[in-house]
Amino acid sequence: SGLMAGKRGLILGVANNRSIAYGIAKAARAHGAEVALTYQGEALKKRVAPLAAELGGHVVGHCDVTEPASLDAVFAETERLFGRLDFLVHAIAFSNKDELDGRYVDTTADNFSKTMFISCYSFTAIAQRAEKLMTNGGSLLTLTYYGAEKWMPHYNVMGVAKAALEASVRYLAADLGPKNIRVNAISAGPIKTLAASGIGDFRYILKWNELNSPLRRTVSTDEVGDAGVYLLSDLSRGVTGEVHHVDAGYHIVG
Ligand code: 0WD
Repeated sequence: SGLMAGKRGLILGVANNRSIAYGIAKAARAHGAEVALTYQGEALKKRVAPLAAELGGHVVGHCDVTEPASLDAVFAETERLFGRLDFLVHAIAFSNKDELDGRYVDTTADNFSKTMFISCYSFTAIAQRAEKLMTNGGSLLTLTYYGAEKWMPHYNVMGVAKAALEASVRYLAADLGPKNIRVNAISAGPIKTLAASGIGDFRYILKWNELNSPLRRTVSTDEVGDAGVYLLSDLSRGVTGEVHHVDAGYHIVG
């Protein structure tokens, strides 16, 4: 369909073809959007470039959210390429692996700051830059997880960062609403990606969701992508500040 025809979007956080960001990019493309991807470092460039090519999309450079200059460069390149921006996907999170295990109470100050900065503040840093390019309104989307709402084993400081990220969705939505820029999150059920492999007992969490979610299964990146099309397209033009669960219903159970 042409649900997203004429829309130009920047998608941050594709690491490989199993990334949630890639699922969203594919779905947006399938509905007619034009997409630009970033990569984090040279090693990922080799993975991201063929995926962008496959989508008939663009690569707009290296993006490490801890390097503000790389963000500025990515937005400058996006402006050069697209002129304006209609949607943006933020699918970025990081915490030291040794703290995605064991107890939250043992979190170090250093990793607390790093996790908060990369997994929460970066969305605000990106919204600041996107606002300037969304001259015709727009839609910003980030990815969160149920560990923001409830205690989950091993999610620890990432759960605290996701709670702050969900709060920032609401504050950003209020600030940017008058410009018709909408801000929403998808709370995805567990999916086996590179980032997820860092979480302790992740296979057990997948199995638990399979056994206990209303749909008795986990979700795929394609399913998150289809929900992403709703939130990024005009279908959701009346929706902002929302955290939308794409988790086979698990959030009503656990
Ligand atoms: O079960 C899951 N996989 C869920 C993931 C359930 C619910 C939410 N999410 C969230 C994650 O927390 C994240 O916000 O979805 C988002 C995307 O994660 P993903 O698709 O699961 O994981 P992955 O394919 O690894 O992409 C995340 C990427 C990084 O990959 P690695 O694994 O190399 O860290 O985030 C990027 C990076 O490409 N990233 C950064 N990008 C720019 N600057 C940075 C950084 N400093 N750090 C990580």
